[in-house]
Amino acid sequence: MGIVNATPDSFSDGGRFLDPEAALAHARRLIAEGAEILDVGAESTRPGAEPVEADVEIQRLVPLITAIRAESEVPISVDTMKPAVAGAAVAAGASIWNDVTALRHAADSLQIAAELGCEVVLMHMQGQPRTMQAEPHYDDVVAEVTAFLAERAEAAMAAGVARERIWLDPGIGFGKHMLRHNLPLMAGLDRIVALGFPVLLGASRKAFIGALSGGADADHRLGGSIAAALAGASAGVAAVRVHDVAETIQALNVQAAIAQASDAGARSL
Ligand code: HH2
Repeated sequence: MGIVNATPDSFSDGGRFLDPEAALAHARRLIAEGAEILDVGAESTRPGAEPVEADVEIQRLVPLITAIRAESEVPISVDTMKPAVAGAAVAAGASIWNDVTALRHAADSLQIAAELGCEVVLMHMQGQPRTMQAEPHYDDVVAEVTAFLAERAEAAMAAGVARERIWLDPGIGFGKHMLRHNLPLMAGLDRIVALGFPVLLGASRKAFIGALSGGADADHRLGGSIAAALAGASAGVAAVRVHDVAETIQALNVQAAIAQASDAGARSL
């Protein structure tokens, strides 16, 4: 899943793709590099980000989704917590609602998701984007995130979202201490995968990678981002949400080829 941020303030690429032409050019590039899903967003969820009104999000997203849809059949997911924005995006051609609040932001989020009939990504977040990094606390982060995701999947199905349309996401960096919470979650991804839903992992360029590499800024976290994507693939996640599509695919292909050779080697013993 390649990330297209039409925002002025996303943590790693804010402002670069606010211009619709620049966002479309970026989307084209990610498709050419092999992205199998594009995730388009118009409201940053980074800690401390200012909220964006629904009509502003719609103005930024609908022309972009329409333009991508006019030239490609790549599935488009819309990164928004607002039902009105998800509805407008689906009408324009998006097929996945990626909601960092796991359909908790509005009272009617669950019902609208069921009515839209789209796929949904239910992501774990402790607290709200503006304050979530203040004092995140867990007794057992893997158990708590896994239980939360199982509960949200149940709630979505009870509201009428079909089981096969549900994705789960541990929400790396969302109300999690940089290393104390994100690392155990990365190490425990297989327990979320075991819930039986496709899992999406978004670790690309996130702060814990900077913390593990002497404070490298977001533009200098490619190596760590690839390591995280490979760890996710090993744990069985269905998709990785990344900024650097070509480099990530190359790494995943090499990992898969080695795994295949290792299986073949084991068979020939
Ligand atoms: N991370 C970000 C945004 N949306 N959605 C899901 N499902 N999972 C994630 O991990 C996730 C997400 C943050 O990354 P980015 O879009 O680059 O920045 P911003 O939130 O500032 O737009």
